Amino acid sequence: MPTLYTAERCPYAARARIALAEKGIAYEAVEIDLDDRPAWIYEKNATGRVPVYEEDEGLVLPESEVIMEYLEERYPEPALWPADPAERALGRLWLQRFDDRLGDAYYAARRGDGREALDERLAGLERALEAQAWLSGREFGLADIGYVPWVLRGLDRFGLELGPATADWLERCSERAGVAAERAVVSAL
Ligand SMILES: N[C@@H](CCC(=O)N[C@@H](CS)C(=O)NCC(=O)O)C(=O)O
Repeated sequence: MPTLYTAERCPYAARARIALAEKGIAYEAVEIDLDDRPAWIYEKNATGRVPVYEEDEGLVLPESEVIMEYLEERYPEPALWPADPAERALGRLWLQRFDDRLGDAYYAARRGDGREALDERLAGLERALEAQAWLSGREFGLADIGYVPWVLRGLDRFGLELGPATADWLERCSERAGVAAERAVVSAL
């Protein structure tokens, strides 16, 4: 059985948790205390960060985006990228531009550097979700998994006000077992 080195409070680890749940892959979760990380985690990931995904056969994989893409290739069903290459490329662009489109503003707000940028990024998400059902295109997929952990944490932490299209997207995301489980994790943090 694979192992996920994870931390409940970590939204990057949440990406891996949700992708594993969507793929129906059983795994052992090893919770890492981010305030007192064991020295051995640096042997698995030189940056000392979670998530790290490990298989019995010896594969040790850090980086949430790389883990998600690996799971998608290794376990193609159910598919978490659309079949259409252009749609898939645009989904990947959401992941690649995550810092610009949400992450940097989220962490700035968390540091107390103001909410304006975060509200602007949320307006950008709203415009995108007015134009298409999912960040991944016509179906739920890795781009949605890539963003939803921050939106869930932002609701709890900052009382984010979501536009109607984003609120509807979040409700539809939450119908998925992996996202529903992550919602429960966030509300217990
Ligand atoms: N680029 C990494 C980021 C992972 C990350 O920043 N994880 C945080 C917790 S949310 C962490 O382990 N922080 C500990 C540290 O930075 O030392 C990914 O996508 O997996």
